Amino acid sequence: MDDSPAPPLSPPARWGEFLARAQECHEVVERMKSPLIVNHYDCDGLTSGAIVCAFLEERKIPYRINTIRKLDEAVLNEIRREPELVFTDLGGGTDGVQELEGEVVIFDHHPIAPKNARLQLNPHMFGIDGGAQMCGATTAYWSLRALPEAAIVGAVGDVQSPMQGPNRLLLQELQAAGVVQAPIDLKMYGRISRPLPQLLAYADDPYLPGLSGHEERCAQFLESIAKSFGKKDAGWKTYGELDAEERKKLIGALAVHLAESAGGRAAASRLVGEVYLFPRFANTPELYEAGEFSTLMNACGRHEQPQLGIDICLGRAEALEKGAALLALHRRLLREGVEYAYASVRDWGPFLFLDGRGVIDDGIIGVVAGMLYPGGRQKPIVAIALDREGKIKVSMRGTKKLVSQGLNLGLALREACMPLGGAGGGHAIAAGASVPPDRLDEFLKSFPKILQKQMVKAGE
Ligand SMILES: [Mn+2]
Repeated sequence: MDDSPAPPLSPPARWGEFLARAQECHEVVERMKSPLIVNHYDCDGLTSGAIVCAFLEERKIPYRINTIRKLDEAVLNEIRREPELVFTDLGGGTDGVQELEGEVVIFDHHPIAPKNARLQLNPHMFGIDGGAQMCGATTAYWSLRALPEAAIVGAVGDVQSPMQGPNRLLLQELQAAGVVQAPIDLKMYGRISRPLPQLLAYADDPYLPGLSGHEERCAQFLESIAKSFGKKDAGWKTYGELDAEERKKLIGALAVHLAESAGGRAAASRLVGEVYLFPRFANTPELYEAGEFSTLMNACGRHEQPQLGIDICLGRAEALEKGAALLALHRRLLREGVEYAYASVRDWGPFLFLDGRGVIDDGIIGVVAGMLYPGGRQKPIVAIALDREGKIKVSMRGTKKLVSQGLNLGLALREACMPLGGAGGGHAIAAGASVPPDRLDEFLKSFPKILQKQMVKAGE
């Protein structure tokens, strides 16, 4: 609704050094003859990989791409002799990268492994917070300057909105160029593509007491705003189909609903905020808004079609159509997963626990966990699922508020998994791990103690 220009932002202290490294990486990638791109399979991994693809295609440099879930020993062995490698959204945190024989360029925003001294562009090297202010895609974009929309989508996919620090510098540049619009509007996810009752039922930030998780009650709520509010001939409108007056009415009604429930006054302030729109895709609902674009990317990655995600970013014909079908499947699985999750999540004291083993696919357990905040957002969520190898995949989600109080799920998971022969890590607000099935009990016993230690330390 409002797109007034924000005051110009001053760059971080070591920004000049960051840009010099970005230029160095640019030149090395540009000189490559036929690199292998190795990228992560989530939204940020796919978009950052696509940025490298687009850069190489503009220069007619042939390449291959290998999208992976984890940079482990097996992958490192496979790529050991590759003469040219470009890593995106991974690589920085792996000691073994040091042993690779070929030329390596890394675009990453995860903490750096001590023994990894390869050429790397990473905000952490320049005193910039890679958890909140730069993702893999925006990092790669600052160097390669290709596919600007993908950069914003990567940041949104990595839960870095509203944009801060260098992400915000980039946003302002792209706004000025007319590539991105950043109006303040209803922030709720699915504004363009979800029918209104679903939009409200899946709301998790803010969580809508009495409405989240209940489509029928959401329909009643909409009817209470005005007779046939939000209806069209063939069912329900999306938020994007409402006119300005109707949007105001809906936001007002939601604000009142929140204000009337416990703790809701603060939540009401999170109803509206910055959203990111791409004028170039104004007629493509899946790509018009960054949040929905990022879901499409996650759907591709999690359903083992990373190439489809990259083709969509690169604007290849037919890719979008296939993507839309995949998205429909993804939504159905999510919907079933969330329904199951609401019915079976348990409060375990320091955290909420969801056992999705055998019911929720390990590819979407993290997304389900992120959508699940029964009774408000006071505790982190720990969700587990079985992966194909029979190991336990653990996914965790916190909230910005908990992180500001000292929660760091990435650190907590690493500490809990290390003695158990598992592997874990990630960001303060979202993290994942893999735990051998026979050590699950131990994990569930040690983890709450680590969490409590963090919160106590922060309170001192
Ligand atoms: Mn990332």
